Amino acid sequence: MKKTLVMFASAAFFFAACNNSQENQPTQEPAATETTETPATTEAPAGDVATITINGNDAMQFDIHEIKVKEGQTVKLTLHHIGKAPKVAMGHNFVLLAAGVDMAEFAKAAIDAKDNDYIPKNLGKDIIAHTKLIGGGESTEIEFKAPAKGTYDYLCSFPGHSGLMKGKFIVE
Ligand SMILES: [Cu+2]
Repeated sequence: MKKTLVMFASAAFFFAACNNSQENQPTQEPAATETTETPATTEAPAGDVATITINGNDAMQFDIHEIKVKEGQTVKLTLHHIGKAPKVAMGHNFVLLAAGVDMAEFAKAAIDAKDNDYIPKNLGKDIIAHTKLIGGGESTEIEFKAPAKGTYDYLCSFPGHSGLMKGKFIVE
């Protein structure tokens, strides 16, 4: 199933790439509307800026588990909490970890960082970028420069969430 979704997303991107004359059209729009499921992968359109939207819900889930950008792009990432639960019960953030950082270790350290929205103050070097912690109905946006080519982990660092709320951030 996941493979199908990935292929679908790639097909949508290819379709968009072939229609460069219509650059104002949103390229993340699915080329077909036959499926009601959201593609699990999002690939930023080529250019200087990669615009990414990732949704978190009340069921402790991100809607995207793979994000692809190009090296050197400016990444504009919006985290949207589409649920209703308050921040204290079901808060979400987006934390992009530096290469080689152990996500499980990071998540463990984050449990003790409640006073700083679950961002461990002493682990700044492990973080490439992160949003603030938000509750249901809220949105937050960050902007950062895509790091060097490679694959990076991202997670929600709210205690217990990273088991489900995680993904790969791929820089090509
Ligand atoms: Cu979360």
